[in-house]
Amino acid sequence: MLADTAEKIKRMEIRGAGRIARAAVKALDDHSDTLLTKDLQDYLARMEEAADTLLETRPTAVSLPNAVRSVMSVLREQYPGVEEAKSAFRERCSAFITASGQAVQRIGEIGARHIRNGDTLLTHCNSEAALACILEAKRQGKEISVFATEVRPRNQGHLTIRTLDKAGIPTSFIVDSAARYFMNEVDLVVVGADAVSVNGAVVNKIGTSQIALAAREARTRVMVAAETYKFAPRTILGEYIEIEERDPGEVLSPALSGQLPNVRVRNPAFDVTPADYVDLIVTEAGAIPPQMAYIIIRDVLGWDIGEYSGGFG
Ligand code: RUB
Repeated sequence: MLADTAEKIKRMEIRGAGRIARAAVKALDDHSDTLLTKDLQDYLARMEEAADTLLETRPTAVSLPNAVRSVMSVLREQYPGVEEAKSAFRERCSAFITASGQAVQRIGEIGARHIRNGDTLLTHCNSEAALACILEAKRQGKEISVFATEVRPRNQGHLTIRTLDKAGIPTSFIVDSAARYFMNEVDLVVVGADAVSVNGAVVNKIGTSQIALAAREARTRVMVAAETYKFAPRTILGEYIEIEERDPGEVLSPALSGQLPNVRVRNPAFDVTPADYVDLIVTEAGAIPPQMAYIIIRDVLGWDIGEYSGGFG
């Protein structure tokens, strides 16, 4: 069961930072139920093992370790026995899943305020949080249209255009490399995030930073929609976010690659957009300029630089 979810996350049958986080928590919750041991230490050890299996699936989406650590932290408390620990864990998992869904809804409400009637938007990849803003603006009766990119090599844009089409939003589907060509027609770029670092840099699907660069040149605003659990606390320690590089076969067929011995395919799944290229990050706790990312890490996620840096007394 748990191995099945881990495999689905690796293969991207379950994908998108928020969905990955919820699926991991659900898998841990189910796994806890299947453990028959009556020995508390044994139960805790097996849960730690399960958490590690999930953490190894995809390295970039910070929502995954944040979610796993958040639910696992309840197991650090004292329990008289396995049943009590299981019951507290179940409660924590269900609270996380509910809060995660509510966060997307709240982001939609806040993000929609930044979308004006008549706006043309551009979105890249397939982000629940970014789409929540766009769908809420439409629900409020704003007349909007969207450019949606294809998203090579995995074509997540196909998922996005289905959602936009279903909502009755006029959509232009474009190849990734056409983003700059159309940028002057765009009022607002709306994308999601896999991670946000303490300096406000946004990690999202490969190509996002090129789009942000084109947007800056065209003076088009860039809005990022990200739940607070996508902010990466460990970046306050100077840690970098690992960028996943995926199988070359996603880009070039092994048959063709085999004929080109001097060609090496590079396939990073994400890139980093510096804070300077982002106007606003919409979280469920409110909209902030990217430079305020530390406030989210400190006040919402509870990490204080003084505690962890060991500096300044
Ligand atoms: C998905 C991606 C999405 C973010 C945010 O990449 O880059 O923009 O994960 O999505 P992949 P959400 O398809 O490789 O997982 O807002 O749904 O969490």
